[in-house]
Amino acid sequence: MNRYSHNPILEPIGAHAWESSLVFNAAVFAANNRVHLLYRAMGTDNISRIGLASSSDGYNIDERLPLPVFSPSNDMENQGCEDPRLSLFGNSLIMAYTAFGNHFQHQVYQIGLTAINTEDFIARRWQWGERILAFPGIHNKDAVLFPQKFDGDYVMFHRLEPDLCIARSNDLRRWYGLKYILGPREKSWDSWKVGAAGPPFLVNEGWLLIYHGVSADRVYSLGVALLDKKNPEQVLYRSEEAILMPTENYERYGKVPNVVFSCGQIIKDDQVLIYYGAADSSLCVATFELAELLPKK
Ligand code: BMA
Repeated sequence: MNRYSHNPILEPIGAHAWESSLVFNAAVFAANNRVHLLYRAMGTDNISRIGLASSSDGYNIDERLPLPVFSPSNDMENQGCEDPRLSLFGNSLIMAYTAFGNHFQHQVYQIGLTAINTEDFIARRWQWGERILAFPGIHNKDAVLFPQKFDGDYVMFHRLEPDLCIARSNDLRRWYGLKYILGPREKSWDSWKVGAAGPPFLVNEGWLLIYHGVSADRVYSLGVALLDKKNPEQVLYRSEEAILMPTENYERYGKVPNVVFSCGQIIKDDQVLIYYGAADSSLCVATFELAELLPKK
């Protein structure tokens, strides 16, 4: 594993009020020979919005838009749109995110879903579709969609604290089949709670899932699990050790200390580039050999 030597790759811009204090957790979409990052940003009003930056080599940011590309639009997310994750279905890019806002009189983090056409995305026309709540009124976060359907249904991992759970839907609105998939382990780096990082991706051995785990002393690290190709409810393997822990100064000190938190990765020539928020303050990238993430034979 190699952290990029010029981490962080993205830092706040003081002159942009909406992203003047923190830029971190980012969804990833690789297309047109570029890596597009939708990142969570906070500025003077402490409300999360989503910005876009992109890179031709995956490491150096050579495009960054001056305005947010996705902002709170209604009461359900009036405190912020956080932690985006992207999955591609045909020419529709579905974004799952955390909608922080009100449900009736009650303030709650809920799972928001919306979509954008890939042509619009590439042309930087931010015509997002309708915003849907997957589980209205229920405290839930860390939603990722598998990038393919199973028996005609979308399959989502989500997090009902403290466990990573699954649910299915054929229309993104009504979700059923909620089940536990994996939870915290005693005396481990993931002993308090766990949640998906980026969307699972298919390798020869099954679906590889990067996930975050939080320890009893509130350290956020990343680990890996492998799920059965046909039945993603079946966990085939889970790493004993974390694959990335906060050890660098930019991961240890910041808005929330001791955090590495990912919402997406890309695979390039058997290398996995994991993008992650460091200390809820900046955005970083680390490169892994695919073999390092798989169970040892
Ligand atoms: C989670 C989310 C993430 C954040 C993490 C660590 O609950 O709020 O956006 O990176 O906590 O603070």
